[in-house]
This record gives sequence, C-alpha cells and structure tokens, in this order.
Amino acid sequence: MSANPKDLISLSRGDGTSAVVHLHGATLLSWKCKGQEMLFVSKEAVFDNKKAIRGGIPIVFPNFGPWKHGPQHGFARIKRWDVEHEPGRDVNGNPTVSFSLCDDEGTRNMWNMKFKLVYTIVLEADSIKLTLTVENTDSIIYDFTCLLHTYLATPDVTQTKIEGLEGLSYIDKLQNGEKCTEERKIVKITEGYDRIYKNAPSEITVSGLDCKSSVKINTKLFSDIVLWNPWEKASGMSDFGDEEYQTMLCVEPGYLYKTQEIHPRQVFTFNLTMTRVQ
Ligand code: TA6
Repeated sequence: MSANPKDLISLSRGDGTSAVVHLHGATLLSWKCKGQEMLFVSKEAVFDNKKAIRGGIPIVFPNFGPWKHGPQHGFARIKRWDVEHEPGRDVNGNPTVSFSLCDDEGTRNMWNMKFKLVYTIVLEADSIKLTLTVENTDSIIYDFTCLLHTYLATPDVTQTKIEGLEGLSYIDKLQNGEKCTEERKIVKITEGYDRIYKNAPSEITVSGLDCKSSVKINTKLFSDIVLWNPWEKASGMSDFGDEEYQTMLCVEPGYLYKTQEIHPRQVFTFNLTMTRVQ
C-alpha cells in the first residue's frame, strides 16, 4: 500500500536532500540527506489515514504508551494535521514547512482539554530540525507526555552503535519494567530492545546507520530517549515485515519519564535536530 500523493507535502534542497511529510499525524516519512534515506518505513505500512503509520517519525501526544483515555501513544499520530505555514524558506534560506493540530470534538471526547500543537520542519544541508510546540489553549491546568517516535534506517541493526547513554538510568520494558543503569559507553543492538532512558544528554550519536555515516541527535526539552527494536515480535505485527527489524532502530527523543504540567496559555517548545555526519 502506498501513500496518496494528495496526503503528502515535500521539501527539497535540490541536491538529493529532501523531506516528505504525510498529513496523517504530520508523520515525516522521508528524510534524504544527499541521496541517502535516513528513515525507515515498513513495506507493510498502512496509509489509510486511520492507522498510525509504521515508520518515519510519528508524533506521540498527549500520552506516551498505553492510555486510559484512548489509543496507545495518544491521538496526534492518527489525526490529520493542517498546514500551518506552506512550504517556503526560513531566514537562512532553508526549506521549511509547519503543521498544526488543535483539539476537536473527537479529541475532546477522549481527553477533554484544549490545545494547539505546531510542528515545524527545517531542512538544512546535513541536518533536519524538528520543533514541536505544545500550547494550553484551555482555562485549566493539565499535563501531558510527548515524543518523536523516530524510526532510523540501517542496513544492519546489529552494526549500529549508540553513544551517550553511559551511566543513565533506564526502565527495561522487556524485563517487567526493571529499573537499570546503562554501564556501556557504546550500546549495541543484538536482541529486542524496549528501554526508556531517563535524563539523556542533549547530544547522542548513532553510528552504523549506513556504511560511512552516523547521525548526531541533539535535543532541547526532550529529556528522555526510548530505544526500541521489536526483533522477533515484528512477525506478530501486521504492518511490520517479519525480517524488517534487521533494518531499523527506533531512537525516540521524548518527555515521558514524568508528565509535564502546563498552565493556561503556557507554551512548551521541544526540539530535535538530527545531523548526518560522514
Ligand atoms: O516506543 C516504543 C514502544 O512504546 C514499544 O513499546 C512499542 O509498543 C512501540 O512503541 C510501537 O508501538 P505502536 O503503538 O506504534 O505499535
């Protein structure tokens, strides 16, 4: 199943560097850096404008994980976003576009809060800058968690290396939520992973994504990082090829270890910049 071109918004620098966003969930489906696709989208992904897209960068809001008010990971990734600012150029001449999502009857029936999200993408020569603002447009205080569920592409996940997590506390969801400490300077993925690292540094590096480059991940306010690879569990997911776990790794910046309280008219700005380094 492929996406309907009517649902897609594209940015390009003309040198093989481009980005494609699906209006369903404002899901970044593709980030090509000098011709190299950096993101993974499952060949079994469903583009029915209902189900969350399996790949790219789905936006998780207002809740990471199972949610008593609605679907896992909240509704942001399964709502159709509006184009807030049409594709254009920023003050530095970089291609940029922004999207917005506000509460509606559907979201209020699940979670009776008013909000406005604005998601801005800037495509630089070797980086992609993602900014998510969360505004409380209600008259009451509430709280939320949020995350950019980033699927990175790799020729072989067992060759990827994640640096910057040493010493961090993490919850291991595959060990019944056991609280652990990361002892390794370099984390390698040789089995299923589902870990929530707390208070991650503002820069981590993922290498081995393609034979000669790595990705620097810089964040602001996204204080936590989720590492996920389903491994053999992929075979139980209808929108995930049985062997595709070998060619992806989710490195997901988020604010999720604790909820963020937000007051009326308060705005929180979360940033993720990924830079390809050769
Ligand atoms: O971010 C990791 C995780 O929470 C895993 O536990 C797994 O559920 C993954 O998200 C995918 O969730 P989804 O709802 O997209 O199938």
